[in-house]
Amino acid sequence: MSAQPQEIFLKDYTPAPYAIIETHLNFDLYEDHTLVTSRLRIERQHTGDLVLNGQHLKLKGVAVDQTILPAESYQVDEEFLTLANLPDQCELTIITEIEPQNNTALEGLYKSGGMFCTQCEAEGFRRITYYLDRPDVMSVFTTRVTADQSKYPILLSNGNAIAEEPLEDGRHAVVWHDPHKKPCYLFALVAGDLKVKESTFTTMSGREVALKIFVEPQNIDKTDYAMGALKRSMTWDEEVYGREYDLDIFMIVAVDDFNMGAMENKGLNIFNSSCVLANPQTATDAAYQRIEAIVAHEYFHNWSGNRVTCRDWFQLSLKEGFTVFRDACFTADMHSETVKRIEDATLMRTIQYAEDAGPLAHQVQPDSFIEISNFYTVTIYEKGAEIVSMIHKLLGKEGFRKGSDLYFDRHDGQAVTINEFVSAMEDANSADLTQFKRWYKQAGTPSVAVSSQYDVDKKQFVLTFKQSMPSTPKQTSEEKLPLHIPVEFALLDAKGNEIEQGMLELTEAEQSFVFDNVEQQPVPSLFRDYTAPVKWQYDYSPEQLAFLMANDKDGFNRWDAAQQLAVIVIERVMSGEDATHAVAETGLLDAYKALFSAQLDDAMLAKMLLLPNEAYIAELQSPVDVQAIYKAREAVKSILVAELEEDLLAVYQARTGMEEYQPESDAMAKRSLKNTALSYLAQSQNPERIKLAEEQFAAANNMTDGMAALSAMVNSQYQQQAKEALDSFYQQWKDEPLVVNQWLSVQSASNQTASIEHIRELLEHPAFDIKNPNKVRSVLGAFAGSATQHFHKPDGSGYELLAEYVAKLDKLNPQIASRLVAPLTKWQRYTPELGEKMIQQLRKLEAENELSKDVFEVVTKALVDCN
Ligand code: B3K
Ligand code: ZN
Repeated sequence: MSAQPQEIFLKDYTPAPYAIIETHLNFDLYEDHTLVTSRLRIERQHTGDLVLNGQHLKLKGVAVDQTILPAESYQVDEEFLTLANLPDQCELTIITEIEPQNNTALEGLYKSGGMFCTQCEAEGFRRITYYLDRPDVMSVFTTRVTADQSKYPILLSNGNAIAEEPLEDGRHAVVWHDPHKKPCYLFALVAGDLKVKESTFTTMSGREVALKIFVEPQNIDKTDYAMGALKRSMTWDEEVYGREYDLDIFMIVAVDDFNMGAMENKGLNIFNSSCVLANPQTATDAAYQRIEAIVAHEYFHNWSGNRVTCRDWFQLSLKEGFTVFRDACFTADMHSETVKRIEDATLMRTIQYAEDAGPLAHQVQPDSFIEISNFYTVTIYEKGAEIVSMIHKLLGKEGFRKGSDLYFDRHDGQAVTINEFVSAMEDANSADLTQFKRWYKQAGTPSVAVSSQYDVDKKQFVLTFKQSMPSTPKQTSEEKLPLHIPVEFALLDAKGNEIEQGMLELTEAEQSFVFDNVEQQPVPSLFRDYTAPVKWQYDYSPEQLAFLMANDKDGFNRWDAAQQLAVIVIERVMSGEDATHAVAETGLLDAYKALFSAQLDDAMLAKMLLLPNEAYIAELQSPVDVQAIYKAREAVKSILVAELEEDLLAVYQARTGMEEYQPESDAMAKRSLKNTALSYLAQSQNPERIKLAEEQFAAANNMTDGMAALSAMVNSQYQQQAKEALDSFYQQWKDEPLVVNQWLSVQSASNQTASIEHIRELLEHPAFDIKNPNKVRSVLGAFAGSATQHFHKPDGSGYELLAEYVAKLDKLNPQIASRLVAPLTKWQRYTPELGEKMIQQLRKLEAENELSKDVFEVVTKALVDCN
């Protein structure tokens, strides 16, 4: 960065001076450069000069109504092309030259392997041509692409192909026209030698849509599942939201080098290959589930994001929060509602609460940012989705549907704000969400302390809720006002019957609810189904938690009670109590034993058997003592393994046997329980048990079982077996990049294998490529996220390794670099010795020359509170 990066504020929003009515683009793709000719029909809307965004562009010429402008009549610098005194209506032609082959940031037009592809959200289009690169400028795009016919037989862009022609010198051209106005962040272009999997979908009004998934030839056998997922998504959006697809063709393209999961470009979604390609041999159940969810998410954006888009990037959660909520409901409908809720709550309680508790905490609708790419966060996405979910709970299913219908009808074709979404929900239901909207503007995780009183004589039970919010950057605790918090609850009698159930609505800092005619002291079940994204606390005894674990009708709270009980035990062990004693005395062991005969479905039992993860336990500690958490959790785990070995073995054996792999709910649930049991059994002191993993590894006919067995070995004390298995696995799969990524991450995430030395070896391994974000995530992301005992080594060498790679990556791909720094920013949460080591690395990064805006923002914000 030459100058200090500028902060951009929501309050400074002003509409653009011109509308771009039509956008005509011509791309001439060559190996050493690409020529982009842009012809814009523009019309004045407001006063002011036309200031177009542009970065890393070579400007070749500008013309107005076909007359070439002399260089002195415009201004061009590293970020803008400024044109003064333009007519109110005119045709503006701009020619730029770019170098996609050298674009390692993977933003704008770039090359991935042998193909050209684009990523324009949020601000990548400005790396293609000078434009009003902002989501409220919506235009009708026509795109002509020319390229060498033999290298790039497939040329794609948004909308429908309207013309094709052969050209001289072995080149050819294809013209695409998208009839829907869209902001340029939804623009896409792909050129390559691709194979296509085709199918069709008939919409509810009877239109036939061509569905096409384009992949590199060797991957054509990995497209079936995504195609099925796409059709299920299309049907679901018609049934649940009444939304139909609006073009005659819907395309997905898989690319290997991609900064995130996928992108919802109009009619031409581009996917990270890891989020679309699967067959039973190469993909795990987890990958299948991710593919289904992401295909759905991107498809749902066609309405929540594309037809109705964001006015500015401060409104990002308008499309992302709503769309995550939509894909979560879809997944819940396709599989288990409770399991999906458990997974989402876990993500919130680990990653999102941690973000809220660190220096990068931000509002779901932020007031300012330096680099918008830094705001594609769990707060904007997942907390945003939880807010939508609370609206759903407050208005009910039908009320919510009325609201979404009104929102889509009222704002179709517009770029709007979060406020307009909430207004549609209010107007369709005559509801008042004024106080509720504070959720969008107050950062941080609310705490709710719940207490109760039972009066035997009056037969009265009183629940009292006290809510508060922590201070976050630029917002003190005192200035935050009480939130409107829904609480689904029940009061259970000694037999587990519900004496009362329903929804409470908290609106005040402190509030009591009185229940009469309560014959005996009940056990409250609170925040059922994870009603609200808060940290709540009620002083349950271990007996009460074991009771809820066994009796609560709310599946989510049964699981949550198990988590809370396990946390009590782990915390007792952390403060010095003998683990065997704590496990027995709290009833945890009996409660776990009872699970095996509790008639739970397999997916649910698998979830119930998992101890709270380290990140979740860490969220509850201050300061976080990484070593102590790990040790205590391991101690509790080994007691459970020893005591439950027979039950686990029975569960395991009842579910082994050769069946043909099916990526379907029941079969996945069965595998998930079997492999959870295996992961425990591999920790047994009985050397017979590791053989189960070895046998499963050798016999597996699918990647789910193969990977689970490999992971069980890698995470066990049997490192010789693990090493042999890793070697043979690599030999078998070295030509399948997505499998190699799993091989990298299973070692990088494990406290058994992820020593700094080994991570360095992996970073030097031929399978690693620093330019490929999936590889970076597989090694460094997995290491910093999971291998807690190595990443947080007291000598700081884990932090040093991470920072070294952040600095390297920042020169290549700032978005990936910036994501990788996140673990270091949480320094305040850890014991002072570790915190100090993190700060050292942040300071080193801060001193780097030419830091990107992305890393600059994260590092400077992380260092604000430290002198
Ligand atoms: N909208 C894209 C994310 C773009 C991220 C840009 N840095 C994918 C999604 O949320 O569907
Ligand atoms: Zn999205």
